Amino acid sequence: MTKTQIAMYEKDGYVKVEGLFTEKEVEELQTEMDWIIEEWWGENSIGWRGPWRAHYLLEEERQNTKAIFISNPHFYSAAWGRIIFHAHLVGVIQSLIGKNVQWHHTILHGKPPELGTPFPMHQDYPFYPHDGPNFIDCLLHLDDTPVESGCLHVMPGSHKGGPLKHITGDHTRPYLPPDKYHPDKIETIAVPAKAGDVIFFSYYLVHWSDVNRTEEWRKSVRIGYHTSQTRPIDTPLEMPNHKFIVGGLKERGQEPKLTYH
Ligand SMILES: O=C(O)CCC(=O)C(=O)O
Repeated sequence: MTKTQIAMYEKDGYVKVEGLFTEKEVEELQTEMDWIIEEWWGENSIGWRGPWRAHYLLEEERQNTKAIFISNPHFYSAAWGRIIFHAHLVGVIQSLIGKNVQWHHTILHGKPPELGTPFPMHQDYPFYPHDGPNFIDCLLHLDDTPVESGCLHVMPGSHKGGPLKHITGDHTRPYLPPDKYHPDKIETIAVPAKAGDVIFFSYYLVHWSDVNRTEEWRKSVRIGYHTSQTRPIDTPLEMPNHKFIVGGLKERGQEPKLTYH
């Protein structure tokens, strides 16, 4: 990571990094994800539900978008297990938040051709609230992702204000109120990418993405990491989150010491 890239992450809340993986690694990740989709995915999903759809989609499109979400691809493929610990990926995270790094999650967001689902303006924080700012999501692109295929759009600098109030509830995934936060009202920057590129962004960064209206798939995998000192909010002390440490060590915070049972 160059100083300029690190400064960009700090100022804007995101940075796109190219060339972290070899062509062979990207090919293996693509092939094995395609295999997982074929072998394991069985649901017809329209994407995140909620009233925000009325603000982002034409009426005839609202119930007809398509999406694939697969969590934990490492349950099905070793290549996706290795990527969690990938030295270049973890190295970037360490340059941005320090040496002690914990993996949090991996999830595929697949937008099929023609009407791949959009995502409304939101921060990722309300999906998995933690007690500090040092939580980074990486969007690893498996396909070339031009603007027309529904690439990520970001609101630079929006991470600086910390968590914002989202519309939440059983009827919806968290989203920001469209009367204030909507692409027609707020200027955002499109971040198109090539297969293998990774966009690193703060979980406080406001972002969204549009419909995939191309004939090609747009598959990206979000991998979340945070400093090992960062703790999930509202998790009982005796249930520390047992997730891989991928860089350095995890210090004990308020948690009780381990006992044999
Ligand atoms: O995959 C996308 O286009 C959007 C992803 C997103 O909003 C997220 O990862 O929180």
